[in-house]
Amino acid sequence: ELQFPEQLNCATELLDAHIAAGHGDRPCLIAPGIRWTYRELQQQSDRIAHVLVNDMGVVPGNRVLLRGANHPMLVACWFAVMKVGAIAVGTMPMLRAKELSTMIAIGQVTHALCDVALIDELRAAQQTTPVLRTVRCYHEPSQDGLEAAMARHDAPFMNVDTASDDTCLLAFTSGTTGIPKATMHYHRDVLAICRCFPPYVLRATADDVFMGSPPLAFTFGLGGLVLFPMSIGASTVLLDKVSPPHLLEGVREYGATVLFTAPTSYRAMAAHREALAGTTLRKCVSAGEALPAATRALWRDVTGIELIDGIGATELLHIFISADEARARPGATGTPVSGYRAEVVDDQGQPVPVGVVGNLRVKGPTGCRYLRDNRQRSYVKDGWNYTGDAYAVDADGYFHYHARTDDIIISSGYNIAGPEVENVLLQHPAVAECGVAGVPDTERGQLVKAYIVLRAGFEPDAAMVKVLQDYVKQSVAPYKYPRAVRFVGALPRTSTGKLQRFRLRELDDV
Ligand code: 3SK
Repeated sequence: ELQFPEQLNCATELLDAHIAAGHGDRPCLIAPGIRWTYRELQQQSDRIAHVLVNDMGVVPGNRVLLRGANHPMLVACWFAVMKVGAIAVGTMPMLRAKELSTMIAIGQVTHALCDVALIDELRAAQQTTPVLRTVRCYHEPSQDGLEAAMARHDAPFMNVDTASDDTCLLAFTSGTTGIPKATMHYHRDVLAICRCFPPYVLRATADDVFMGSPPLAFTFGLGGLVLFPMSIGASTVLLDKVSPPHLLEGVREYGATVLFTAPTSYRAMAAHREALAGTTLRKCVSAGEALPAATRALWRDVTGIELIDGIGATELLHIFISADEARARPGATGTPVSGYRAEVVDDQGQPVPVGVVGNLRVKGPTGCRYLRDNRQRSYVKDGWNYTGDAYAVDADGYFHYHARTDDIIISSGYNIAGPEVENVLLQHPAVAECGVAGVPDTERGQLVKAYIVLRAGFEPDAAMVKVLQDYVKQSVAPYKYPRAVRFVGALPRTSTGKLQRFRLRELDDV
């Protein structure tokens, strides 16, 4: 079990400790035109901390909204919020005023630091609520900007002596219903995740160069691109454009060795075999959604690298089931990460036999604490976190993902996992992307329907429908084949790239 002292500030451990240990000159944050050492990041965050306290009136416990694309300044702001004992509220850059207003209201957000390029939606949100009092913009050249204020404070900042169980982060999750929930995380949680996945699964070193696509507002990105590299004194490259071609270019330009992104992105990058020849990458983490076996095989074929698959949750802060390259098994996410326990249980909470699909429940050093939300009662029962994923465990203790519990399609009495049918379709050369959902059907209750984006050069006609249906029937139990198929131009995804299966049916309305 992980032990933490009663008083603890995660910024002291993850940032200041490196300088105190004499490693201040090591590279820390890299971005186009920027190369900050650990010492430079400390100086920037100390200055911002002074601005927060002296110019903006932030006191410990205040909630400070952070809004910006992945960039060293966003990281400096995050550490400044930790240093002053306030609570960082991460927001995805793509959010609109309405969504920001909801988060401000739920989180009782009083202050904000925002990239000036994204200020319009935040200002519009601020009009709707008296709660958000003070906003400062960075990358804003005027005297009102954060950088001008920072220039007026150059003394080191003495971190607030927070308790290890003081909340330091509110991470929002939209869940399947679209009504956001704020999950609360403590200073010790931030350190706990750095002592689980990184040393036991990732095993990167201080010489590694991290890179990836998830926004820092998504805890997958915060952990993979900031907390994990900094916990071992490594460096990280922050790109604001993270489409697969940008990632490929970034890997080449900066010599990235560790990559964090989602399966769709690996699949798209693998199409550029020539750009990956002789790649500097050595560790590639896939999470955010289930990894199709076909994508694992494709990435291995193109790069020679075995993907490190993982499942995490905003509620648990980061990855809790995974397997390193040597232990990876196609079709399985892995085994519980050291520090966590996981079980598959039936609806009564009883463990199910090997191979039987049930509800995943997890416990460990991090766990779900929703801020003022009754949904806490269904997420945490008897100390177990019920993640909403349907899994089965095999005889060797490997966990196999089946679906979100709400993605199970029941058709003529058969339970069919949409992601399983997607995995099959993705192995067909004509299929670029696909999502499978249940649609109402008078005869069968629900019908399996596939929404498919075809690769260039393939015709979206009746012959193709038949080819794909036959392909599924030949690969898995025929009752799982999609009786309905629709060819579409794009699939609905979250800002973090997750397929929104519950929105697939909206494609039928257009
Ligand atoms: O698997 C996920 O979706 C996830 C969520 C939060 C943090 C980390 C991960 C991998």
